[in-house]
Amino acid sequence: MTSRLLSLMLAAALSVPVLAFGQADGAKLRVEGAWARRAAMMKGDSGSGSGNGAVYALLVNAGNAPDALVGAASDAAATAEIHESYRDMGMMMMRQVKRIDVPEGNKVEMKPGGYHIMLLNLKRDLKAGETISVTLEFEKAGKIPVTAAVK
Ligand SMILES: [Cu+2]
Repeated sequence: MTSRLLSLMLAAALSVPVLAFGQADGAKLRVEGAWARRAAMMKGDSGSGSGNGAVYALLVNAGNAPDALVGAASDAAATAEIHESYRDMGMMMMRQVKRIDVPEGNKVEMKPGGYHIMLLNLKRDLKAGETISVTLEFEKAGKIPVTAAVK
């Protein structure tokens, strides 16, 4: 059995109590449809080695209090940052943001051209069909582990 498979099983096992807690608590913060891809080279990339990636997902706040994504981590990268993409003079640029607010009763979609989790200095190549583990940290809901499918 590969260590990757073991870590997948571990991630699956870990996600169960989180779901149970969320339902028992009435809470509310869900992460749906997480997926990842290797990042396209962008202006400013150092081009040194390991490369970067991006993770996208739908953040759903079904509760009755505002929450916010405030941090992220992944087993696939040394560093994970919250980023937003924007267009400047016709060029796609991106920058780090401190948080993504998810108002109560609302959804925020992280998607190409918008918000994403930036994976910096990948520890391994992102290959389509594989999965990576990502932990999203919310201001109120705390850390929510998700499995992102690489596309
Ligand atoms: Cu980015």
